[in-house]
Amino acid sequence: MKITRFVSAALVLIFLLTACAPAVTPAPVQPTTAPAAAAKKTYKDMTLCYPQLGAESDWRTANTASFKETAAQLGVKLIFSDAQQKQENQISAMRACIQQGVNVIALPPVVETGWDAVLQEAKDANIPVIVVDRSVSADKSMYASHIGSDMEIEGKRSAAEFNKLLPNGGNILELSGTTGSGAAVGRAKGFREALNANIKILDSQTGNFTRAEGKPVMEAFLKKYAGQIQGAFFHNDDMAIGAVEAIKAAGIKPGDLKMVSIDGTRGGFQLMIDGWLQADVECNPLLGPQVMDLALKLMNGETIVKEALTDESVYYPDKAAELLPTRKY
Ligand code: GYE
Repeated sequence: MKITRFVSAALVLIFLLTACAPAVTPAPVQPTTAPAAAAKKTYKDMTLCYPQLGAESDWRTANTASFKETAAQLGVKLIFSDAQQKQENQISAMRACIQQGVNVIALPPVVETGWDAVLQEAKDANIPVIVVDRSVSADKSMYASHIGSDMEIEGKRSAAEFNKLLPNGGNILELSGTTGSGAAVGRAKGFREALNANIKILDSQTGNFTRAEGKPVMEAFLKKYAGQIQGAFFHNDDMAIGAVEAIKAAGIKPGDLKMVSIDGTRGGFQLMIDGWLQADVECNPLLGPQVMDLALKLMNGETIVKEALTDESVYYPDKAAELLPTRKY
């Protein structure tokens, strides 16, 4: 009797175990793409505002092309404007972009000061601003990131070239960039910090980063300082190109004056090949891809670097002819 009960209890147990078996099969594997990832924004969702500061130089032309080409490749909608080197035009272009509700504004500021109000307006509208190329003096909390060159280092690199070119010292002239621009301020500062004490900057005038203004500034300098100068420093290649026209017209030969410029454009390379420039300090304008990458990260709520500085070097006449065909700007 006991045995029969035991057997039937055992049978019930076996039945129950078999019946329950499906309950212990492993839970189905979760799909790898979670719903949150599916909502990630892509370049095709991006409207990027680029209120370009002007078209004053070959550097700027290359910078504009970089933004337009990258946007076309990635499918980014680019709202581009040209402020003709006027801050008020850049500010109205920014306001129009805020009104339109763009995703991100990338701002290459013509000058350093005077941005607080419009940066606040962008902030209030929840539109992040990436400062591109030149810097702004506004508090860092007013913009998401700054990406561009270290202008002070470029000035220091230029000074180091003069220290080599004029080991016994001498007098030089400076053609500086747009007054109040981060590029001109930083380059002038770095240059003065690193220049040997026996090299004297006799005079400094702005040529506004253009060929058209570089030429008359140099003409006036050559009249005023005839026979007193050993060299000239240019804040960009376009001013150097304009100035060389004045230098040629004054009967000065390549190499008579030691000259160093900044940018590393094709025009600067040609000046090195022709013997006018002894060094060209690189400044890279091809910032489109990096800016759009940062803008997309911002759209997806990712944290981005506050300051991204471009890696650059110095070019010399000995390699200029070989490198010229490879130059992209
Ligand atoms: O050197 C000059 C341009 O801000 C770095 O602006 C830029 C400067 C560049 O006009 O050629």
